[in-house]
Amino acid sequence: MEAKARVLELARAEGFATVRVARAEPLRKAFTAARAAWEEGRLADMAWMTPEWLARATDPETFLAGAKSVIVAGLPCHSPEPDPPADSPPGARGRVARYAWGRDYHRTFEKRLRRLARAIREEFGADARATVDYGPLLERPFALAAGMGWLGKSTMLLVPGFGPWMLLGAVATTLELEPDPRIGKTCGACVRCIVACPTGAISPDGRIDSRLCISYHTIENRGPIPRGLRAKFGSWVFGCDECLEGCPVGTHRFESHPDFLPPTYDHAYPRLAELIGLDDEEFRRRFQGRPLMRAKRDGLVRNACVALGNVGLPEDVPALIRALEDRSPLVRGHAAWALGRCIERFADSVAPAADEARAALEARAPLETDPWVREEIALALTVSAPAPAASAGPGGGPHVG
Ligand code: B12
Ligand code: SF4
Ligand code: SF4
Repeated sequence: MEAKARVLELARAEGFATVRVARAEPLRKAFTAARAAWEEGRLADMAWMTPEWLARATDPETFLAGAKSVIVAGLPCHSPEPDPPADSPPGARGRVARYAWGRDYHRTFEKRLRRLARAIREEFGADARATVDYGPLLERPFALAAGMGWLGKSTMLLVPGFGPWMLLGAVATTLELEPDPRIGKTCGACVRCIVACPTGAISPDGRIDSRLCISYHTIENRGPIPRGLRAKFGSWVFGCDECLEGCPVGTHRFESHPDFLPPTYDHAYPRLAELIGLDDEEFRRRFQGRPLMRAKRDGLVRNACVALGNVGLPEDVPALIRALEDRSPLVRGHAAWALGRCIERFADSVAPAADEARAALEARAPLETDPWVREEIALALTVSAPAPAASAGPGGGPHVG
């Protein structure tokens, strides 16, 4: 059997929904675009993504000496909505990006890609090396070069039939394989993802500014979420699918690798008050082997505070008040902001909940020792004050800090 046919057979046996081959050559245009993103600060604080890293990540030779081909493989992650439980405790729920509803996709890919690489080494005597996501290879540009799809304005690789709902991994090999042709499609005049993005993170020519991206902040950012953005986060607590859900390509096809299906409703829509009550050990127990580990405990609890500020119910206020005493200043500061939002949101409709939130902030203010948290408390009390100060806008605060 011809080498490529055999490699595709091996890859399909691993369950990949799509497998394509690109020539292993440096992707200069992708590097130039990625370096421009770095220079303009659009990669935010993802410190590992230096120009040197981006140069390596677009050059297969530095990933595998003598590489001739890059095999790109995809697993779909468009799980159907899980059914809500018949009876559920009161309180608001957050949203988790679909790719993270089930098990950690890195593990799912790693196992399969490493087996594929081993089979190539054993059957063909060629070298082969696997990578997924955090490895030093930019998967989207290689998938583009391999003709797996086209780059949407959302920057997602859109795979015909599947749209943006495809996770990617790759194997570089010294085996010479016939490359697949690129596909000539584009988004045309569509701008739905740009309109769907709540924070304006996608420019009209299809570039992302990670500094504005909910996915970046809820997953990668380890510090405070800029004040001016928080009110736009809605109920997202890990990742964001707005630009994917807005995309017409692949909308009606719900297909997912079994590992990515949510075992329960809570996996997709966790109760927010429960999340902010998690300590380190409970966090580990609940999220071990799931993508949410990436946010770490403090990050996820911070995100849950922001979501509660936006969509929390009066019955969630006591959980936020408890979070004012969290050991992490990051959590305390975002809990203060969220309570300020609750005062604003409930002032006219549920006055006792608004009063409870205000009283808690006032009580905490003199006890708080962290300067940034003190500032958050002061702002929460000012921004949520009745009449003139309330015109600062929802969650606005005076600056994006
Ligand atoms: C850093 C990163 C992020 C960052 C930055 C994202 C971004 N758009 O830049 C953040 C945290 C925001 C993020 C978010 C998400 N991510 Co992400 N992320 C990555 C990671 C680790 C690196 C990507 C990167 O370097 N971005 C920097 C930009 C500059 O590079 P790039 O997008 O890869 O490629 C660009 C250039 O090469 C350029 N380009 C290429 N060829 C050419 C040619 C020409 C002529 C020009 C002008 C430009 C050009 O255009 C590309 C698109 O902008 C990859 C995994 C990997 N190792 O590649 C996953 C990856 C891109 N992410 C993925 C996913 C699923 C997501 C989320 C959907 C998760 C979620 N639901 O919350 C969101 C989607 C947000 C979005 N619209 O992009 C998938 C995408 C799969 C797909 N079908 O596209 C990947 C591939 C992970 C994986 N292994 O499956 N992500
Ligand atoms: S992931 Fe969310 S915030 Fe980021 S670009 Fe897409 S819609 Fe905008
Ligand atoms: S929503 Fe429209 S513009 Fe955006 S990626 Fe999908 S097809 Fe392209």
